[in-house]
Amino acid sequence: MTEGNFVDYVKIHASSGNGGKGSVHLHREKYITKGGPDGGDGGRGGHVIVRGNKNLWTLVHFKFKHHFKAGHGEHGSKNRSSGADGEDVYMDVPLGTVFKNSETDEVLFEITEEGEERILVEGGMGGRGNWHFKTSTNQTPRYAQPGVKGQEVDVTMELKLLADVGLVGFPNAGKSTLLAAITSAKPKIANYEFTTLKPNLGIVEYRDFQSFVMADIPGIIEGAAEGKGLGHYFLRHIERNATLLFLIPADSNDISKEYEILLDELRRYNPELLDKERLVAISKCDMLDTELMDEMKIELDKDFANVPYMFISSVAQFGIQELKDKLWKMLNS
Ligand SMILES: Nc1nc2c(ncn2[C@@H]2O[C@H](COP(=O)(O)OP(=O)(O)OP(=O)(O)O)[C@@H](O)[C@H]2O)c(=O)[nH]1
Ligand SMILES: [Mg+2]
Repeated sequence: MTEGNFVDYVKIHASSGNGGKGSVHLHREKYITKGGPDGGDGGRGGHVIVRGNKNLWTLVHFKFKHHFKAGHGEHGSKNRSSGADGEDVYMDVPLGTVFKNSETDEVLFEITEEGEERILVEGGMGGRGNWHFKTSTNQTPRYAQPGVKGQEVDVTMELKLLADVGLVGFPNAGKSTLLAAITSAKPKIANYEFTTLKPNLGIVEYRDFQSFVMADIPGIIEGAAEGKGLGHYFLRHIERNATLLFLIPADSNDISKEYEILLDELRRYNPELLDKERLVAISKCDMLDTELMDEMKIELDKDFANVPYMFISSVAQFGIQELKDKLWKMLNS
């Protein structure tokens, strides 16, 4: 996925089809004088239906198509024949898409499973034909129901990525480099802050053809929860991740402090984020020699008594297999 085509917020307009009219018809046939009412029912108007598709990762396909209109039901006709239902229209969306009414901001529903279907706007019911209205006192009703009109709605769609592992770290911590090292994703990497402007996802191939999904989001800085930097806009993408992988570079001035700041930002954004399993990776450790690493371990063992930590280097491929093993265990425990 390249930077440009990741879209996680779109507005669309959807309208369902009108129900067809019920028919007013009296049966006529040679030699039968009073055939009675035989007007059929109108067909149902088409629905606009939303469907979860696990192969989609962005809402980019709605950028250029944002009007969805289902077909109208056909009118009923003689011989009690019902009109055909209007054609339903399907919208495929990635798992983790939240639907909101654009006017009221009310959450309508969210799609989280493959193949899950929800009706976004319901088609109008078809009207009943006149043969339904025949009574003992009115043998030839000249009345049938009109179809119910379709509805229109303005909808906002927001994507919350459903990755298994979410990367959390300051800008320049090496998040994208790690994603590039363990998945076939090709995120932009550079030695400046906020290189990543939009989330990237990658599939981590694990032993025996198994895999899990990792999300790289823009760096989080102090104050992110209040809207500083880009992080706050993307923090919602780690709300769904099962596990959070904190990345803190080995050359950080104060590794524990950096970790606390990150935790604090998550807490302020949504305290539930702290309920997730966490793992801390000290990145870029190719810059350390073993002596220095041993010294750091003494301190880190104290500071990270309650959360597992490990040393990695994406560049030197150090600790990468152990990292994958550890994540896999956490995800499957
Ligand atoms: N020596 C060394 N440098 C690394 C390693 N991983 C990343 N870097 C360097 O660190 C810098 C930042 O890397 P990125 O992967 O872009 O960092 P990021 O966390 O994605 O940064 P933002 O997208 O800005 O949040 C780049 O110059 C990388 O080459 C590593 O394992 N060792
Ligand atoms: Mg990046």
